[in-house]
Amino acid sequence: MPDLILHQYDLSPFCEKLRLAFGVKDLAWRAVEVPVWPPRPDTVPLTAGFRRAPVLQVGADIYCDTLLILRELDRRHPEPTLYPDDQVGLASVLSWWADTTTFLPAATLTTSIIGDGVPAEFIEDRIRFMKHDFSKAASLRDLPLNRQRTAAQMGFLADMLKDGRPFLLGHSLSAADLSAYHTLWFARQNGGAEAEALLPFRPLLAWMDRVAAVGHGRRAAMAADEALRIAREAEPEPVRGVAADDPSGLKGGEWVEVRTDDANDPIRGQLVAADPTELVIRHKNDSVGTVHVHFPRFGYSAVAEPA
Ligand SMILES: N[C@@H](CCC(=O)N[C@@H](CS)C(=O)NCC(=O)O)C(=O)O
Repeated sequence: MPDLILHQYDLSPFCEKLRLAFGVKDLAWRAVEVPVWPPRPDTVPLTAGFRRAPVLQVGADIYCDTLLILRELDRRHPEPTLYPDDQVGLASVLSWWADTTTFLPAATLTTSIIGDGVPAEFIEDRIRFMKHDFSKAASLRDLPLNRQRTAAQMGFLADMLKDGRPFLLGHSLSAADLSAYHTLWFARQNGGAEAEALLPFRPLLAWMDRVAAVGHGRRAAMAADEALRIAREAEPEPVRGVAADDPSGLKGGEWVEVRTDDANDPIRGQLVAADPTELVIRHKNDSVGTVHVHFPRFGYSAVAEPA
């Protein structure tokens, strides 16, 4: 079976979500370290312009966004599932809610504590990329807002858990737990006692401990050039093409731009597959040969490139 290669950095909460997914399934995986801010010359050739972390590589197939990566891990390694009782829809919607509503408030609450230690290059990069200022001064200015926003989200989580269930959807851990956990992990891990004093962690601590206890699976490092070599020497897995009634209205082989809902990544390639779960584009260059880059349908749309 080909290696599961995660292009990731340790500080990243979204990467923590996937490290835990490997733990749930007790998988062996390889970590390729990505710099916390660009340039990322060893990642760019793989992703057709998608800029975020993490990215999962399996041979010459590249999976973008944790929403899709969790689905793909579950497809390849079904047990134990991240979607107990077939709750893919509910777990994915809850994941999206948690990711999008708590990431920035929790991260910025954290930089209001540790912002002095954050490198200027990181701050400048994220201002350019996300139009968001993580400097200590800006984070402190927004602390009253971010504290309330994060606490309100945590209130929903506490409410879901208050009947004594171990996990958000009930008896088993799901993708929703990993998605709701990683931003809070980031705040606690980096903001320490100060973050704990600012946010209502107490009702969530037992649940957070249960999620953390799944661990990170079996991790081993891989050099970035080795991952590029693996992509170059592999063939993308066969795809099922584009259904005639795909909601994009596009056909297999068309050149497309993949637009993301939350950034302006210049993602471009030839559409090779589209189904209710994913969009797949073909991407080629000398470093990686031909790769297939996969995106979730939710949050990503393909449009025909202007001729
Ligand atoms: N929707 C994406 C969000 C990923 C994301 O925002 N990751 C952060 C790191 S935690 C990122 O890519 N930041 C900008 C960067 O590293 O270039 C996912 O679920 O994978």
